[in-house]
This record gives sequence, C-alpha cells and structure tokens, in this order.
Amino acid sequence: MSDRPVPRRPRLRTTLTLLAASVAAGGLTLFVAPSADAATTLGASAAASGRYFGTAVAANKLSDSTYVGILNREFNSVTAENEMKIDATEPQQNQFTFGNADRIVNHAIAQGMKVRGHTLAWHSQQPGWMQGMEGTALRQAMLNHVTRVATNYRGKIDTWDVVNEAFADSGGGRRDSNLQRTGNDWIEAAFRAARAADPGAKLCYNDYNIDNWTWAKTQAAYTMVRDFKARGVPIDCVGLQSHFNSGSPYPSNYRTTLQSFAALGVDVQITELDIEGSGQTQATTYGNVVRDCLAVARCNGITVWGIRDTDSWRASGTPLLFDGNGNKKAAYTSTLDALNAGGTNPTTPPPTSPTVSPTPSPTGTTPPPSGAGCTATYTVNAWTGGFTASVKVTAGGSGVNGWAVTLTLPAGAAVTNAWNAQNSGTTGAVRFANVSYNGQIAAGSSTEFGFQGTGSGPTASPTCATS
Ligand code: G2I
Repeated sequence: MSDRPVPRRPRLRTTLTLLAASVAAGGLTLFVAPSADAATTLGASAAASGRYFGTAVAANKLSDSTYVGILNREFNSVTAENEMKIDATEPQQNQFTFGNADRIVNHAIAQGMKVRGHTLAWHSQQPGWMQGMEGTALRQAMLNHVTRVATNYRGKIDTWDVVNEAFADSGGGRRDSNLQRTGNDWIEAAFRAARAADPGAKLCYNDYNIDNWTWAKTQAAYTMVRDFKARGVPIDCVGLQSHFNSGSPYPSNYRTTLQSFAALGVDVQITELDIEGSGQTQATTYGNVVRDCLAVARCNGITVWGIRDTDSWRASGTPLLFDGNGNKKAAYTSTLDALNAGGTNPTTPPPTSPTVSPTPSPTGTTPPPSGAGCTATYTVNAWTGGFTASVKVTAGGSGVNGWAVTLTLPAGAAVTNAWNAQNSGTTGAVRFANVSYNGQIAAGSSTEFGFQGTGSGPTASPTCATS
C-alpha cells in the first residue's frame, strides 16, 4: 500500500572502475570512470535512498509527447497541478467530476508512480457555490468534500495535502477565510474526515513561506503540528511548497526547518519546488535543497512544480529543471548529482491510528463478544450544529463475513452522509452495514467507517451484529 518502502538500490560507489589501462611511452596511463551504478534519472536516484522525486502535472499536457517522455523517464510521483482542487472536483455542490484528475491518476498508476493528492480544503480555487457559503453550512460542505474526494481515491493516493495555506503571510496567525470563520478547529476536522475516508493515505498540512525557521509563519505552522501530535489529531506530514525567488529566497536554515518539523514525529515533503534564476546560481540552490532533504531521514520526497520552464506558473522566472525545449538544465545536473550522493534512508512508519483521540467526546462501546460476533467503538468530533463520527468495528474470535452497527442519534440529529458503510435511515436508531470491500474481518481484526451529521452526535453505546 502507500507506505511500502521504495526498493533500495545500491548507492553510488565511491570506488572507481578501471576501464582501461595502456602503457604509454614513459609510463602507465589509467582511464577511470565512475561506477556504472549511479542512477541516471531523478526518480531512480531518489529511490536509491528510499525517496520519491515527483512533479506537478497538468492533464491537458498528457498529449504532449515531449512532456510525457520526460515525465515517464524522470519522475516517480505526480501531483495534479489544478485537477484535484475543489473547483475542479465539485463544480456544483454534491456533483463531483473526476475526469481530468483521473487522467493524471491513471497515467501515474500505469507508470508505477505515486500520487500526491492536492488539495482537499483550501481558501482558494473554491467553486462559486462554496465561495458564498459561511458557518455551519460551509463546515458541512467542506467535510463532505473531503470525505467524498478522499473516498473516491481511496487506496490510490500516497499522500493528501488535506489543508493548504491556512496561515497568514505575516503575524503568525491563521489566514482569514470563510473556512477559518467556521471555527479554529476546521483544520483538525478536515484531517479527521480525511483519515476516516482513506486510512491508508498519509495526511499532510501544506503551505508556502514556511521554509525559513525564523519566520513567524513557519513557527505558527510548527506550533499547530506540535499541538496536533500532542492531541492525537491524525497528521502524518508537513509539505513545504518551497517556491523560491528573490522575495522568498532559499534560507540557509532550511535544513533546520526540515529537521524541526521531522522531530515532531511527522514526515516532511518538499511539495512544489521551483527556484527562479538561471545558470550555476540556480543549479547550486537546487543542489542545496536536495542535500538538505537527504540529510533529514524523514524528508521522504521532493516534488518540482512543473517539468519545463514553459510549464511553470512562473514561466518568466525559468524556475524548473528543463528548458522550454525539454533539455536538461544545469539545475537538473546538480539535482541529480546531489541525489546520487545519497542520504539518510527515510523511515516512514504507517499513519497513526485513524480514530485515536486522547479527549474523545463522547465515546461509546459494547462489551467484547465471547469468541464470536463483533464489537463497535466510536469517537465523535463535534462542533456547533454538526459532527463527524468514526466507528471501529472489531471481529470476535471467529471472524465475520458481514456486519451491521446500530447507533442511536439524539432528537434533532440526522446523518447526512456515510463512508465505508451503507446507512439505513438517517435519524433515531441508524443502522450502518458493511459495503462490499469491508464485510470480511478476520478474528480480532478491525475495520473503520464514518459518518457526518447535523445536530449533536450519538451518545448511546452502539450495537454490532454479524450478518
Ligand atoms: O500558485 C502556485 C501554487 C501555490 N501553492 C498551491 C498550488 O496549488 C499553486 O498552484 C497554482 C497552479 O500552478 C496554477 O496553474 O495554482 C494556481 C491557482 O491558484 C494555478 O493557476 C490557475 C489560474 O489562476 C487559472 O486562471 C487557470 O485557469 O491555473 C488555472 C489552470 O491553468
């Protein structure tokens, strides 16, 4: 699944291979060359230290043979540049369109590449219907979006940028947005919904200008991640976009920033790298960024934000690794050389348990079955006017081939949608039955489903029955 380690291949040997020797007049001349096992593409060289090297991809360029040729040769991870954003995937409320995103995902899967999902919750590129929403309605719409999109791509996404760019550019506070005005807990609510929808994906917080350790925005993001880890909010990684230019230059303390986030117990990923400039100056900075990542065990992947300079959102800054004709730039060579110099092999433990919360409110459980049947426990994440619930179903000693959990909602509460289970009814005693892929549970093992609702969440203990 997504956390399967990239197969390790031998590092570049420092020994030199003797190619030929000839005796010339007056002495022995040796011709030497580096060992042939130095990887010759970005993806392969990153994989040598257990990392990926990815790029942003635009669906409408998948018919450009030069573009696709470089993509398939060099990269082993992709991010949809725009096609998975909210305006692209839910242009009308509750009408989901995945056509362009699917073209990218299917291409990546066919090529054996990882997919970074970008992005589930963001103040920008919201469809018109969402831009006009506020309060509880927006909170529910946001959670519904997170749930539906992450569920749709369940099992195909290595890492989701769950929330993008939630901090203000200066001052160290949150960015004002319609999402932020639904309550400060909107970010953790999004992460919990994403975890419930796709428990196998790594969940990232992603932002720009969190590269310089001394900047207030970096410290604000760090403080949030530390708090999330302390309280059991399901977060696995931090994405540093790393768009570098004269206004936001590569900072000399970048490695400190990567190390500091990683020390919180999350992976770090460089998610949208581009560096404006040219020639050796640009090349040196690319090399520095790669060396910083490779020095940090939990920096497990780098993504550049486009392939050729002409593909870039900042094309005039020529910030990428290939020129407009698809030729390798000096920046490419220094990036490859830095990758081939090797680094710390990252250790990426699987995501933390989806439903663990140190202060669940409220929770319920049924007594364990004696050797047969099933049990259910749940946690609720509630806010004024709504909630999401995560339910864990555990098989008894005989295992089960089908299950149904019944939870009773208080008066005024109603289920609006469920994931990884099919509900019968929406109010009162609501029954949630397994879906096709999670009915079988081995003895002592568990599966999880979730649902979202209006009003306040369940308070009575759930019952679990086999079917
Ligand atoms: O702005 C650079 C990146 C910053 N971090 C988040 C990323 O998601 C963001 O990507 C850029 C895309 O590279 C652009 O391609 O996000 C922009 C929008 O915020 C994208 O630009 C949009 C244009 O604004 C639209 O007019 C255009 O229709 O690209 C669309 C598709 O080409």
